[in-house]
Amino acid sequence: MDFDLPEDLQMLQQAAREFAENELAPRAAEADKEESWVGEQVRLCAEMGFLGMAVPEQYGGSELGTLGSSLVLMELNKGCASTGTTVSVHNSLTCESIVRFGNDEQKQRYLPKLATGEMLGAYCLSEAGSGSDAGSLVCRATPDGDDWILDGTKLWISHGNQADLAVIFARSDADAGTRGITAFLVDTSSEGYKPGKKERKMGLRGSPTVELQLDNLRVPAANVLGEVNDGFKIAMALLDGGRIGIASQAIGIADACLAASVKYAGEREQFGKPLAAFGAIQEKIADMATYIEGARLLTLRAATLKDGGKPYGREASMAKLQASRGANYCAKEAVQIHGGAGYTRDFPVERYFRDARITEIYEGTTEIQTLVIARTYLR
Ligand code: COS
Repeated sequence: MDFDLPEDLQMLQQAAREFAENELAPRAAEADKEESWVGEQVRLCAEMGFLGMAVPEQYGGSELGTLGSSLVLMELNKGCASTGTTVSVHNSLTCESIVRFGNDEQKQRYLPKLATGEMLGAYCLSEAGSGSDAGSLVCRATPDGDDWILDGTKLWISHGNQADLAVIFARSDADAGTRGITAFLVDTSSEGYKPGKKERKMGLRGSPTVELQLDNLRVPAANVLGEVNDGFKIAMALLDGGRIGIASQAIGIADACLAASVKYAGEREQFGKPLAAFGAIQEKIADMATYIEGARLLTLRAATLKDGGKPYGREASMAKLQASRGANYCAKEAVQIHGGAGYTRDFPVERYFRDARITEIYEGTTEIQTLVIARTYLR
């Protein structure tokens, strides 16, 4: 078994690292403070080909595979998690929805624009009453001639007010539970697609999270993604891949926590020596690094399984579970190592601490990951 990355992936990683250091990290504090959309950062990511990572080359994508995408996402999130989340959702939940479940016409219509960033993609599953219990969603999809009419309210939609294309899951059969949900590709310029309230969030403040009203929203039958009533399985299959993206994000945030802690521990002196000379600090650094490297191995393994066409759902959940817990551990200890300074906005670790928190919540909570993992052993 060889744990070294091939040279092309090392070069990709290095390019993403330099990009994140030069273009994302310097803008991250401002976007957080002002709660301003990271649109310019996303545009720069598009120029790098990072919006087409999941798109095959024949449609103009950079086709980096899940492993390449994961490596890029780790670096982007080290610089700016708000940008990282946008790139992850766009690639793993929207582009992949069409690559994996779209027909030829849908691929030709949308993938070239998604790959270049001409279109930004969103994913609309959650509702007020259906978060973890995604299969109980109630937004309606009613057939009307050759079209469908969508009605209802979606919640927690990442950049739903900035996206050009939204994958929307709605109930097409009231009595069929998880077998009565259909996925639709919706142009957000359609009348009846109405972004509403923007959430005031603890972290990821450069990534707007909005409520979405579907108000008599007409969708042509040609925009049904996959088969009618197969939407729940599509949603779950996409989330399996999305979780590798969020694991990568968590690792990026944790990496940033470790780097900031190592720097501060080397510079800050107490009792006549740097903090790094104290065993209590060394133990924190060692635990942080070990948590990160364990999570990285799990994440790259899940990505490799997915790229190899093998089952990876459990492994993706394991990666997300470990990486998101690790990110929160690292963020807590990074603030602790910085002491009072870490509790102020003069240092980035308080932002990392707030950004890390969501990784245990979205695209399946920690509790849902444990459920998904445990049931593969217990049934
Ligand atoms: N891939 C493909 N199909 C899947 C799947 C997956 N990962 N997981 C479940 N399915 C299928 C099942 O095989 C089953 O198919 P059949 O109808 O043919 O039997 C169907 O979907 C229903 O599965 P299940 O009974 O397991 O559904 P549950 O309602 O019990 O839900 C969990 C299972 C809890 C795992 C699911 O609801 C979940 O992941 N919730 C978290 C949602 C989430 O991440 N929300 C965040 C949204 S983005 S911020």
